[in-house]
Amino acid sequence: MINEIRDTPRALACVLDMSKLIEHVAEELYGRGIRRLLLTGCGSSYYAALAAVEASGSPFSFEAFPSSELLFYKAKLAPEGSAVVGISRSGRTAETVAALREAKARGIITVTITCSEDSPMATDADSKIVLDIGEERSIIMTKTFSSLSLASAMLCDRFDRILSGRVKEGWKLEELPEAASRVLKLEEKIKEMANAMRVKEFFIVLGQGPAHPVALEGALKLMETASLMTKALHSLEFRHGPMATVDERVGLLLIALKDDSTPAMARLADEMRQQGLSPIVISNAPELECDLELPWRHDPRLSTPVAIIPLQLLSFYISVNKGLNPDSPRRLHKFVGGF
Ligand code: F1P
Repeated sequence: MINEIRDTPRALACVLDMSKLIEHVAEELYGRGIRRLLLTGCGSSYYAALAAVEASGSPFSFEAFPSSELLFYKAKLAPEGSAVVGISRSGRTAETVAALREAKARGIITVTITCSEDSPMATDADSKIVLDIGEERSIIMTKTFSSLSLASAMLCDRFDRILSGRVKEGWKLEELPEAASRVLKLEEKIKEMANAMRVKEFFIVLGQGPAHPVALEGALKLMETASLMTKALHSLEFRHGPMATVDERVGLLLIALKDDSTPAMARLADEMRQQGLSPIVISNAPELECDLELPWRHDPRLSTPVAIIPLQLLSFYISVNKGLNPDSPRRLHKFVGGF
């Protein structure tokens, strides 16, 4: 797991090299009358789908659903002109394979974004984007989450450009590998933070807007890797009930990307401290008193592939501190089969 996390900059550079293929798929979809993308996946791949919708900046042209929701409820309601984009590292996750087949049976165009060329999802789909990043050996998904998020965001962005003619300001994709390398330099500091957090029994992970998928995926990493119970929330939702649950056993993580919500996030962190709580703040906003500074200076909507790295490292080191083996997580496999 740790080697795969450290390989993220290289994997992101490989995905950036695929921009021509991704552009081609976007053009092809538009040419076939598609005007809306429904993204779907399970677990980390679903959160990659959510991250891409956030990155698109057009949440009404792109939507994300867990594959099981699409399969049983949403595919039959898909508006005309929709295509379904299945996201999966393995290309074999049962619900995602079934959701794509269900969509296809209903005459909906399907696209697969995966790392596995010969998987059922890659074989079944009308178009495929196979990420050439090398096999991720870790059961826990790390560099592939960043890569799937980036590839999906690139597809949504390309499609949105054709649809709306809008080109996003400050959209600096090429900065991502270098930013990921800068985050990886924080590994020793994160290791110390993990040591201080090893006594926590439960984590609440907060993030809003583009930080929300990061909070969800970070919370999932803590569950999978360190066998901890977690809850991810839109940050300000914390004040509407969940704050009543917090005591010294609960770790609080606040991911705050610099954007329009920054003043509200600064007030939230202050309010927590006034209440005797000690949130761990991970942020790139100078306005916030932060515990870990995220080296990301560009559009916050693009930050997921790097903003997730501190949470992956934290999960890894908490797991090791607890005497667990992150490469052999309890009950987990690389993908989940039939249901
Ligand atoms: C999806 C997934 C992972 C999760 C677990 C089981 O796999 O749910 O996100 O961590 O290992 O599989 P995939 O569809 O991306 O291959």
